[in-house]
Amino acid sequence: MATTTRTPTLADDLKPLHHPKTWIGKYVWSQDHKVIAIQYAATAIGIGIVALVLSAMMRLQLGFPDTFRFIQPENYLQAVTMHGMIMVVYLLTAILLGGFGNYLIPLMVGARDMVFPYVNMLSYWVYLLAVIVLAASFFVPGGPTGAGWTLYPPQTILEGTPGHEWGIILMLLSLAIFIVGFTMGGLNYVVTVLQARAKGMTLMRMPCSVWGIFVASIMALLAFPALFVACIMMLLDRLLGTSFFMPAIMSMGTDVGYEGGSPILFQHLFWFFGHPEVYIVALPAFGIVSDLISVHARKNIFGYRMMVWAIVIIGALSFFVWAHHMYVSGMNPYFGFFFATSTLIIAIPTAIKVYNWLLTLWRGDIHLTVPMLFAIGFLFTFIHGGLSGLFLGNVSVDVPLSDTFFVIGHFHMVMGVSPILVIFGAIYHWYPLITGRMWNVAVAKWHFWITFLGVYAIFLPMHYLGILGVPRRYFALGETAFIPPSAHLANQMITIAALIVFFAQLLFFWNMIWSLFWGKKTPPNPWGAASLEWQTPDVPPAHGNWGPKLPVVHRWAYDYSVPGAPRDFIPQNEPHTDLTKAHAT
Ligand code: HEM
Ligand SMILES: [Cu+2]
Repeated sequence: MATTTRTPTLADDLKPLHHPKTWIGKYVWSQDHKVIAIQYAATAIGIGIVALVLSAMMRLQLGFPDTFRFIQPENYLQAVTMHGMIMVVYLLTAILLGGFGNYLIPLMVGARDMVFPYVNMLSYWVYLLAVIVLAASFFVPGGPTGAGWTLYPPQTILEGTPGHEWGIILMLLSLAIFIVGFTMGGLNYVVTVLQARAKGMTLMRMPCSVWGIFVASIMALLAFPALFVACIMMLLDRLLGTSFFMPAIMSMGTDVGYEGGSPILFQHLFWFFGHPEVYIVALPAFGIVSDLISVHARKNIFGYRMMVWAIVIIGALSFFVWAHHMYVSGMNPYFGFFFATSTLIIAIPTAIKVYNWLLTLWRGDIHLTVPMLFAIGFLFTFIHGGLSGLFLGNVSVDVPLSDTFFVIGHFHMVMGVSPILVIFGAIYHWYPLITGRMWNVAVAKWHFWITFLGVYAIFLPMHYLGILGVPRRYFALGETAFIPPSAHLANQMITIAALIVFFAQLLFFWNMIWSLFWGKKTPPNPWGAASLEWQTPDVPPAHGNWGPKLPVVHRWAYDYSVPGAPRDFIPQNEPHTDLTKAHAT
């Protein structure tokens, strides 16, 4: 026969997908991006709960130092370290890229799955291994490392630091494994966006969520290797006695046998990863919040192109600011000047994003749904965290505030609470798609208000403590002359607020689990969203997402309240009619 045959590809045929026959193949060793997404998210939330419990323990100690004696000074340092590292890497990075990245990218760009489903599956299992290795450090002699999440040598390795026996080895090993796992996932996210988009899905028609996750994945692929080599070199210093980072020093009266390494080199490597890491977490949150605001205000996102370019520019600039974390390392003032300048320049695209979110809300048909509440909550916490960042970006202001609770207040607002609020909003938003059911609205609203008001009660007073000079990573303040009694009162109030927020999360978990079984069944597209993930033939989407035929995209993701259209949204895969002119993208 003369007909040309070609190998079916992911783009047009279901065949190349591996359809599992067994329950285990479907839900355990799954190659379906949606199942992998849930596995990632569940694991991240599981280990995140450990980090949350650690924060409650620290707060009990800080608020009532003479009452709760179940943690000792070294345990406090271990809790600080594990809490910080778990929150940043194992919870936020994993859930935003491994969880939301996996779930949303193929559905939003109109693909059947990730381009390399098998590697995608491996990525999750390697991540799980990293989590297990990390968690194991709670059970080894000496316990987990107490070096602080920044792991600065030389103290990380020296005897005086808790967990210097096994804890630090497991931490470094776990991070290296995490990075291997992430790389497998990250390559998938990038290649899928570049290669597997449905017909008509140009880059400039992708929803902001995909843009945020896409740029963050590229950044992570560039930033994590710096941490990877730093971990390996530190492991060698610890295990084989090399001196990459360890200087020639005496510890407790004895020469520890290292020579000539550079601790500052570690700081550079760490923050070359560490600062972009902030945006690896923030950019997906920026993208997702843009979509939440647009859908629930029934308006197109204001300045879509500007929003996309801001994401790209922020991502690029964030590789040139890392040393603003090192103003107190004794750097040359010109160096500090450069980094202060580049840091403040990032405020420009960031402020543009904030204005555009506000302008999207402006005169919108705002539905105060739970996802919208969380999105608005994010705007508050992010603006507040951003403002204190402007202070810390300047060398002369940062130096006295370094290592105080001002810094703790700042970064919890901007990169702790803000992405967490977006994650909650996003889970509520996509829950009906993932499960086919709706959660309990009243309970969800309680969850929002307690969490939102609670985080202000926790983190706002920390700025005040910091200005008073209260240091971070201190087990107890004791009778310090320059710290007034009001600091102790503030610490008690913060702890009470933290406990309330802690228990309020039970509302969330109860709601998610209860609704899975007893929640009201939802119609396929309950929010009336225009983006592709809500247009699948089955809800929840089946393996392969689109049934026999892939969608064809005719418009951008933001056709809301278009004059003349029969409904207040037009799905991306709906062809043009005379009534609904194409948006100029
Ligand atoms: C209600 C939630 C939370 C509470 C009550 C809380 C509380 C704390 C406390 C008490 C400290 C130690 C301060 C010190 O003595 O230096 C701390 C440190 C830290 N937290 Fe949180 N936190 C919370 C959520 C988060 C989240 C969501 C993140 C994600 C970015 C995060 C990241 C960190 C980091 C990176 C550190 C620094 C660790 C270090 O100094 O090595 N926290 N937190
Ligand atoms: Cu930074």
